[in-house]
Amino acid sequence: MPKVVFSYFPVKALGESARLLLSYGGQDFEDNRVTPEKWPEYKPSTPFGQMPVLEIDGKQYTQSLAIARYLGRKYGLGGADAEEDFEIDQNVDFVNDIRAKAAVVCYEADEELKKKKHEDFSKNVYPVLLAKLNQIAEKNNGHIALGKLTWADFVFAGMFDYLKHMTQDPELGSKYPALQKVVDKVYALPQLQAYLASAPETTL
Ligand SMILES: N[C@@H](CCC(=O)N[C@@H](CS)C(=O)NCC(=O)O)C(=O)O
Repeated sequence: MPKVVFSYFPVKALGESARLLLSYGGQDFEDNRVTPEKWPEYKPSTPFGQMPVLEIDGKQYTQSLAIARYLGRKYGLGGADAEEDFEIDQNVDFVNDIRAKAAVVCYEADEELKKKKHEDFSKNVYPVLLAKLNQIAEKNNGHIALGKLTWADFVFAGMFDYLKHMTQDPELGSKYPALQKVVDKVYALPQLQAYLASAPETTL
């Protein structure tokens, strides 16, 4: 077995998809949770000065979606052809658009502006985008694409708590049941149970 180290902050956010995919693939890995205090020391050794970083026998892989796509293909969770790959990529990009919009609000430094943006996005942006994504998951039988389990489901499930945190909406699951179904299906996979039992509890 290759030596695999996965490095990310001690949260799910952009890192959990890879942890879940490695577990699904039966790959032993060092779950290197880098604390914010240790990060400045580690940062210069990463390819883009960011995490997550996956290391396989010393080779570094970065960018959360590229890592998820790579692991997904490796473990049989990609599309069967270019058309299927396109559908996965397209829908993952949409998931990522929603994440990015919520991040703009969540990481706004000006508290007054953040409050205004949050009110606006909660009324005019999140409901529209999440309803659309929920519709996609409904049409796909509780999956993000292709009506079956793909790496896209791991991306969404892994960032669901982060989305709840950034949108300040703990009720996303009950508001969008097909999206909750995507998450539940991933977290029920037998291959993930050992990892889930041992992973530290995190709120996002
Ligand atoms: N597009 C990148 C974004 C990575 C990213 O923004 N990572 C953040 C944590 S979520 C980070 O490393 N922040 C610390 C820094 O930039 O110094 C991905 O999806 O991996």
